[in-house]
Amino acid sequence: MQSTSTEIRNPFAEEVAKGLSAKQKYISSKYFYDDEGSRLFQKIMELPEYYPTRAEMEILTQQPTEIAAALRFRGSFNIIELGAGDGLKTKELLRFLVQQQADFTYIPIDISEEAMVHLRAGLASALPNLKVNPLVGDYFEVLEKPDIEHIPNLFLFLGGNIGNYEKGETLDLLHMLWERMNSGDRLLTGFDLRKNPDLIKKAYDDSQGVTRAFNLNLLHRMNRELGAEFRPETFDFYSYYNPYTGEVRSMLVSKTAQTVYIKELDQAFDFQENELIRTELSKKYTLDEIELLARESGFVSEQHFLDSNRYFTDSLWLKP
Ligand code: AVI
Repeated sequence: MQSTSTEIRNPFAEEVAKGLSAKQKYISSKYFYDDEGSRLFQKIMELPEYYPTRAEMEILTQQPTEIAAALRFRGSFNIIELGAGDGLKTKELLRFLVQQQADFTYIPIDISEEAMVHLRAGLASALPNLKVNPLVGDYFEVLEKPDIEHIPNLFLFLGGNIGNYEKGETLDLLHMLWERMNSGDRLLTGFDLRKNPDLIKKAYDDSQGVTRAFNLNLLHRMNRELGAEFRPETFDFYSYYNPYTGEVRSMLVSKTAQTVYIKELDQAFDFQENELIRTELSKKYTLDEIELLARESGFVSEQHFLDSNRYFTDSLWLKP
């Protein structure tokens, strides 16, 4: 039995209502990252099977000279990082630029105020000469403010987060970014590359079950925040990699036919045995696809910086 809701209070509740009422149920992977989910993601990044973080770290620590040279900015500039988080990987690039006495301001943007306070404090002790101006909020709302416009900007969108968007969303996001950039600004984006399918499959279904817990945390989060009555032990985690499309798709599977009540929505949702809840897309790219994406969104693809295994690229695009 599914009743209809009247008053929906928060965006998470609203999206859950929509996603669990859809013909093919889904919950956006952006809701993975509450405190518990962020803690689990930190653990994922340390897993032996999860290669992307180490690969990108290698790029930023081993190739700062090449990256800095490719920017070709004269005089002062900004480095604006979208979703900076703990800024750990970026720190190596920043360290190099500070040593080179480049004249720049680092502007990390993140939705989490706590993360930005932490990042500022960490950078103040590690790189005391670095100019830092953290901004808290949604990237695009924060970027509406005109005070970052007058000097060239390098935008950073690292970590392979772009792979978590569906194709249409990816184009929308790049378009919004393009609109906020000036001619001559550059964008450095992290893309996970296609590689041996087995390696990719294992990275998204690790032997310690951390990725499983990361996905099941969505059910715990609905219980905590929306007064839902999910019994997470009645759901499985499943993920697969399709090497033809480059897509890793993750989902939860209801082990039994069941009805789950969500108090915040005052609504009950039916699940059939083996019914799926789609959770995440993690898209793997070829270099050709990246170059096509640049063209489709009005950028010029200038250079790819790959790690020694060719697992990952930070690709530099110019807004002409
Ligand atoms: C945040 N994002 C780039 C990660 C990825 O690899 O797609 C999220 C993740 N999902 C499972 N493991 C890691």
